Amino acid sequence: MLRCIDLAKRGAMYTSPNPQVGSVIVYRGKIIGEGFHSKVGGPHAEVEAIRSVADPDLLKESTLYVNLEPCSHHGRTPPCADLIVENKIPRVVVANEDPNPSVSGKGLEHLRASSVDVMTGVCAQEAEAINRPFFHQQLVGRPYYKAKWARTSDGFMGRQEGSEKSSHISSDLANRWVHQLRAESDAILVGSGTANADDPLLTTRLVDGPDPVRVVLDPNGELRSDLRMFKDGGANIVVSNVDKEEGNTLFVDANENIYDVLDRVLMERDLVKILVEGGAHTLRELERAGRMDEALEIIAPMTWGNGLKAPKVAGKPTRNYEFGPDRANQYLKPVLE
Ligand code: AOF
Ligand code: ZN
Repeated sequence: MLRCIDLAKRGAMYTSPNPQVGSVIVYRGKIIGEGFHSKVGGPHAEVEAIRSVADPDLLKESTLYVNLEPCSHHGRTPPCADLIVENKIPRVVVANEDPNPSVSGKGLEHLRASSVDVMTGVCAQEAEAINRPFFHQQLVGRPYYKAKWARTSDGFMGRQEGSEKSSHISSDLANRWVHQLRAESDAILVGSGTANADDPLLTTRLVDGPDPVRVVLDPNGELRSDLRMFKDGGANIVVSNVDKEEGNTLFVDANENIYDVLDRVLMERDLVKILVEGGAHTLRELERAGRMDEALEIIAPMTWGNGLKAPKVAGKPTRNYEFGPDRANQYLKPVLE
């Protein structure tokens, strides 16, 4: 199953809003087939794994491992449960059940009703960890917001306005990780204050991967029109105080509740993995609005003594990372102090 999860991760940049799924076929203790869902609309993992088996006769005595319940519905592609039954695969081992209402439990039922021996819950936690945005979107009905910020050891994430000192915090290694996180996200969200102050590109230029859509929260219509993000041809969405389209930028009126509008605009476009890159105000507001589903805090070994305070997360991290001189903490459903 861990091999399935590794295979599944290869689809990280292109499967959204679909989950990351990998599948392995084992005959008498030996892997004879492997596959993963490589892009939305493309074949599912089980299809690729079954296709990759050189001698299909062996399927009748094999076990198929897959990290998500095989589907039973006609979506963009035909049902995987049917394919498993047609190929007379006698055993299926699954990590997570599929919360998608058109599948949920029905894939497993169909297999069992066709006398397939089914086991579920194997490496369930490890599998859940790679598909949190998918589960979240299916179960809660809104995108998954992952906040990321870098801070100094003494808790600052930016310089005071007008400061001439360098505001660089994270190391090259951590920066590359952030670009990888961006490439695996559908959109990057920032507040208009950050966009105006930093004039950021928010691209994935340090890694090989797609550039996500840039989303700016600008309820008061303060965003400068001369920013670089409007000139490089990439797509932007600005949740603002008007409805209009200009070049590659869609402006959406935030109306009364900016977060409800944000959720809706993103979901309508299948943008479910959202990386929130600040600033401090946006991060705090996001948490207050109950939208901070995960936080990644990068901590660099430097002290500034003063500056703009970074958010402080209560409690213990769920995971730690190291990037050269920097550390990073992951918090699930963080509560800010
Ligand atoms: C699987 N194996 O590899 C994936 C599954 O539109 P479709 O046909 O691609 O179906 C998308 C849904 O199928 C998705 O929401 C999820 O419930 C399931 N994804 N299922 O058996 C796979 N990617
Ligand atoms: Zn399927």
